[in-house]
Amino acid sequence: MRRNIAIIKVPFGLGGARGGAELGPDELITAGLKREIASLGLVLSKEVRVDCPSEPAAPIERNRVKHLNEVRQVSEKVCSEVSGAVEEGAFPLVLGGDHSVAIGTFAGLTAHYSNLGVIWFDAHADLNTEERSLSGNMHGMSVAASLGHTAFNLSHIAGAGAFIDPSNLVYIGLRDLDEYEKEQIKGLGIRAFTMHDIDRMGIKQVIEEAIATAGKGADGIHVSFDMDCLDPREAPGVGTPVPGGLNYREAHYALEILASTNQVTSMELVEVNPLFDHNRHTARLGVELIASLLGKRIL
Ligand code: EXY
Ligand code: MN
Ligand code: MN
Ligand code: MN
Repeated sequence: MRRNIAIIKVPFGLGGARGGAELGPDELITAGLKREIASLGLVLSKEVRVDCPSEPAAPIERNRVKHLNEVRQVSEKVCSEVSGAVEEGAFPLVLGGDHSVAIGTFAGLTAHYSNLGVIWFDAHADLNTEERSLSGNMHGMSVAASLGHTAFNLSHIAGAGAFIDPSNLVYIGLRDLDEYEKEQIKGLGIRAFTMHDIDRMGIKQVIEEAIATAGKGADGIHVSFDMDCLDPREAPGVGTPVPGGLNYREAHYALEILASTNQVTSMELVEVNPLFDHNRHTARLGVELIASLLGKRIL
C-alpha cells in the first residue's frame, strides 16, 4: 500500500437517479476520514475538490441520456486529478458523488495501468449503454463506458488510456440487473458474484476468487465501492437502495483481505446520499470500509 493518499472529492450527483450524492464527499470527511488516514500513519499528500456542475447548464438533452455534458465535464477533471495522483506516486482515493464519477477515474487510471484489474462492489452492474438504459441515468453506464460500449466513453476523455479488459473485471454484490446487462455479463463471460453466490459460497471464498481473477496478469487492482452494495438496513443513505445486500461485516472482511494482498492501487467510494440517511450512519460505515482497505486492523 502506498503511504501517500490523494483524496479526490467529486461532489457530483447529476449522473444519479435523484439528487444528494453531491453531498457525499463532505459527509465522508465529516465522518472522520482524515482522522482515520492519520491514525494509520499514512500521509494525506493531496486533497482536491473537483468543481462540479450542480444544475444542467443547458436544457436537458432531448435524447435519452441525462446530463451527458455535465458528466463529460466532470470526467475530464476527474481523469486529470487521478492521473496526476498516480504520477505523483500517491494512492488515488476518489470520493463520490454518484457512480458516473468512475468514468473519469478509469480514464485517469488506464493512462498508467495497461492491465488494470477491477473489483466492482455494487447491487447494480452499471453496464447499460445510452440506447439500452431504461432510465438514461449515467451512473448506470459507467462500466459500459469503461469497456468502450457506450457512445461517450474513455476514448473521448483527454489523457485516458485503453478500455478495461472484461476478463479482469469482477462484480460483487449484484442483485438488481436489467435484461441487457444480464446478456452482456453472460456474453462477455464477466466474473460476477451475485448475492446468491455470496450466500452459497461465503464471502471468504468469493473475495479470494475475485482477487485471483482481477489480479491475473494485472499491473494493479482498482476497487470501485458503491455503498448500495450493502444492505439498506445497514446503509440506508444511498441513492438506489436494493434489499438483500452485503452486511457490513462481509464488506469489511472482503476489504481487509484485499488490503492484505498489497495489489490494490486505487479506490473510489460512491453513492453516499445523506438525504436518505436519518442519522448519517452510512458515511461512517464508508469511512470504516475505506480504512479497512487502507490497512486498518482490529488487533
Ligand atoms: N440499471 C439501472 C439503470 O441503469 O438506471 C439502475 C442503475 C443504478 C446505478 C447505481 C450506481 O449503481
Ligand atoms: Mn437529473
Ligand atoms: Mn454503481
Ligand atoms: Mn449501485
